Amino acid sequence: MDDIQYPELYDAIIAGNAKVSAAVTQKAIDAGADPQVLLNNSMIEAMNEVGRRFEANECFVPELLISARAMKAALEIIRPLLKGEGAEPAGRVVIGTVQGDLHDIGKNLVATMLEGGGFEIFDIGVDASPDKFVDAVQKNTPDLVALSALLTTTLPAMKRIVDKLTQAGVRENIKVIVGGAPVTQGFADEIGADGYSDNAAGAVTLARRLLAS
Ligand code: B1M
Repeated sequence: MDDIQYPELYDAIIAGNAKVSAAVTQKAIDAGADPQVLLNNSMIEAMNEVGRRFEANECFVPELLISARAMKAALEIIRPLLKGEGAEPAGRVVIGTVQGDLHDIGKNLVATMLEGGGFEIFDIGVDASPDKFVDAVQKNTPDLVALSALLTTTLPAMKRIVDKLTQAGVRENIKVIVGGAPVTQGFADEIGADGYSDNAAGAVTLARRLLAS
């Protein structure tokens, strides 16, 4: 809590107050705040605290939902600023949250940061089946496929997607990157992904490195 630079924003997200989280974020931006600091030192910290409370049975799914809504309201304000300007197109990316998983805040952040890094994004949403990934790859011919998962129980879906891309004959033309709280480098290696990042900014560096190689 000592590192929280915008306690009003942090508290508004934890309380699930979307109106206040949006207003406080706008006020901070107008006053010259760095959007990355708002994101890393208040917004993500607030969601981590909500997750901790959920784990400790101090709050329940409805609270998670309203906190997520308040997080999204604040994110909408900083999103255009995270995107940056004038970046050269760096590649095409199909991104989605894997089948069985409805968490999309982290996936949306990764998509926004990649877009800001000059990548063209095809976002296929949440709960995306292996077939949906294959269809999106065949339709959009990306350079990279990005998979997000937040649940331990949906990790196997990542492997099913990688396997399905191979079966469909499109795997060798693309790089696959994976991320999300339960994902590790070891897991990424095990399922045959090309790369792993534990955060959204790192996903951009990783994507650039993989496409340059
Ligand atoms: Co849920 N949930 N949730 N949840 N939820 C977690 C993930 C959990 C850790 C909470 C807890 O117990 N502490 C836990 C998972 C435990 C586990 O499996 N290990 C959990 C659970 C159990 C559940 C349900 C099963 C609860 C229930 O119904 N009993 C249920 C499952 C629903 C489903 O998906 N089928 C559920 C539901 C929900 C809500 C719908 C209510 C809501 C999601 C709303 C939404 O996304 N639209 C929700 C929320 C909000 C959370 C927590 C509190 C916050 C997630 C979040 O948005 N974090 C979460 C606890 C936590 O994470 N501390 C929790 C902020 C976000 C910026 O971080 O998504 O980690 P994150 O993304 C990061 C990195 O992971 C990384 O970059 C991002 C930015 O740095 N990253 C990538 C993500 N994807 C990447 C891809 C990349 C690279 C990096 O490359 C491709």
